Amino acid sequence: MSNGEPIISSTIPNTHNTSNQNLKVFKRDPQHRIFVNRGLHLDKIKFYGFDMDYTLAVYKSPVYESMGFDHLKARLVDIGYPTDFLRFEFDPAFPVRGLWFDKIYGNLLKVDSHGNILVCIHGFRFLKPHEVQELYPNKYIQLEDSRLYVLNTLFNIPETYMLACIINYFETNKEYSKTKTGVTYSNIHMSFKSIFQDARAAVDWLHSHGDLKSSTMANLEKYVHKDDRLPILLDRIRQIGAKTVLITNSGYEYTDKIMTYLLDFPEKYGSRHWTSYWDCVVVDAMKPLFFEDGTILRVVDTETGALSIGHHLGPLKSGEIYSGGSCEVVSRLLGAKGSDVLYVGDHIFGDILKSKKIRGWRTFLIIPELTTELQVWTEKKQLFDNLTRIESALSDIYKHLDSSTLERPDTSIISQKLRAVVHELDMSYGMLGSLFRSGSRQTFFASQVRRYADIYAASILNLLHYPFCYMFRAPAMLMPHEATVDHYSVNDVDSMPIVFRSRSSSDAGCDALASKRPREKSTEQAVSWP
Ligand code: U5P
Repeated sequence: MSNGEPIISSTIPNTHNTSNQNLKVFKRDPQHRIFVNRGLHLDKIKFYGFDMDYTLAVYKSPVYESMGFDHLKARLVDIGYPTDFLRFEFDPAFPVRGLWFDKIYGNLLKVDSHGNILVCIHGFRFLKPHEVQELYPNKYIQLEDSRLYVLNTLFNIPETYMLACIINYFETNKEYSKTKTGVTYSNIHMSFKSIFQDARAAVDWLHSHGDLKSSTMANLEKYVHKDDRLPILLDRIRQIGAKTVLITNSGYEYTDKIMTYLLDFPEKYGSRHWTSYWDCVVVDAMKPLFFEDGTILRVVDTETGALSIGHHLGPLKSGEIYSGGSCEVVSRLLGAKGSDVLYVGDHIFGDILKSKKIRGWRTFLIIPELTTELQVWTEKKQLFDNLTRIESALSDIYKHLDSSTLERPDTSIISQKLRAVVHELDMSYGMLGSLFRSGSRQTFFASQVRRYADIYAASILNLLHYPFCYMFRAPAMLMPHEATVDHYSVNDVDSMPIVFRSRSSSDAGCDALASKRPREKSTEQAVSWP
């Protein structure tokens, strides 16, 4: 294993970025790397908190989603939707995580970090720019609007595809008449909002009462990835004196089955109960409520699954299983304060945003799609280069024009080329493109990752490739005025603009100021999240 420092052996130009920075070449394989938004010193972490589903237990794709989709269509038929729904087949190439569903117009929206609509799809029909403009003035929508539901998690993938299938079914079936906000059959009007609510409730029902969990437990090998490095990772965390904490929304029975499967390697590591890998286990956590008021903390009777009566007041014992509680109570009983904890989860809202915003925990987001995203990023380099070339040709058209220009340059051909490359690039990921971008524009999901995940990777096992004293350092973040202006560009004093505000009177003034400012104690202090 390496000593943890990135090895800068050469530099390559960063062609598909507006930045003129050079990329370092890192020693670790990209698929093993952990990416950094904010500096994090692992040495300071005393508690490693883990979510279970899609973090420790990574469901196999597309077989797990396909099974979820089949259960979902059966449930929708059971509650009264047409039996034709049973003919729907899950298509993994269609859905991408992070889309917004507009309950009023029944559209799936791919949105950038500011709320600008990048892609709008009704059923399986991609709306044209003028149609998007008609429904959403300025092709813009705000998340505060309660009409929107963010399909944030990997559990939402079957549901995303189902919403498209249902809307496509009603839109293309002549027996149904269409309105702007729903469909009518006989005397019954079904708004897109009610269709959405039915689909959402059906998904929740599958998780809490349906056969999704029993089907999974009956065939764990088919649905859940198992890796013999997981026990090693958990043991290594405890060997360095840190504590392992499991906080899952799943119930005891399911958690027990999944964790037994994930941590049971009798031939390799002897027979060992899964709870022996954990200092604290919390099931039925009800995140994100767990990070706010939470619920009553109870002890689970592992023989019967029954919960103890009243609040458990502590202490927390390794080997016992707790149900519910709140972040505040569990942290107090463990003796953990905000920045001592690194929480590893896959849910950008329920795990990462809430634990960071409310509790100040350090956050590690698991993004299983990153493996494919990195594959396209590296394999389709030529397309990214084309994109850069076309964008630069587009700016060249305007390069020598100024306010005296009266004739509007014709950019139609080049814009058409740009759209064709963006389309080809999007298709390399799937029908709805990348999780993080459309062309050069970043998605809302990408902006949330940047904002709330201190570090992120495709798998928790990537932690095995770093020493526990590692200092994750974020790449420099450049503003557009820094990313697109070379340091040497403004050396020509005659071309300097008028300085409207000056914050130093002279060089001597700067020196005087520098002597007043205390030196930073450590680099980490300078880069850590406030
Ligand atoms: N879950 C639901 N409804 C959903 C999605 C997930 O109840 O729409 C459940 C899963 O079945 C799982 C839990 O038991 O939430 C997620 O647990 P975790 O990610 O906190 O481990």
